[in-house]
Amino acid sequence: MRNLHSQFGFTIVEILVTVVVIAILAAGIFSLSQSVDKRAKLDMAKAQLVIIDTALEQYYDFHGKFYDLAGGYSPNCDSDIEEIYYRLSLVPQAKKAIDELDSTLVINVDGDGILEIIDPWGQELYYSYSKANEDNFPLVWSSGPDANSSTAEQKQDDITNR
Ligand SMILES: [Ca+2]
Ligand SMILES: [Ca+2]
Ligand SMILES: [Ca+2]
Repeated sequence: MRNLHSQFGFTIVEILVTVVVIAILAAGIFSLSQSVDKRAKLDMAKAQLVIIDTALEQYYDFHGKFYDLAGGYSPNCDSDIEEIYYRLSLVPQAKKAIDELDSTLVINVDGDGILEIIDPWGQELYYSYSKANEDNFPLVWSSGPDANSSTAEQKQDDITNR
């Protein structure tokens, strides 16, 4: 058996087993860090929606109604969430609330003077509110980890405020 030992005193089998164990441990650590990262982003998305809810409540207190996008966009506003950010920022208490958002989630997507709110996966948030249902609270949502919200399947991991 002497000839099976390498010059370091380990057999080839021992070395192979060690390599495999290290590979398994590394894969485990990688998938653990992936799931920690995913969990952190989910928590971040939920936290931002709570803040936006507060801002929407402040907007309601100020105007006596929620903002309905049916009227179209303001100048320079090109997406629902840019319009909503703009509308909320005009109400002092609502502005105070959205100023609490994580700064990495409030960015200038299209480079103009008005900011957009994105989710932790880099996609703009969605906003929906219909005056026809005045009792309803506006719906704000993130398209979630898959960064898509078109099909029913893609909507499954979406994260909503309500
Ligand atoms: Ca714009
Ligand atoms: Ca913008
Ligand atoms: Ca989705």
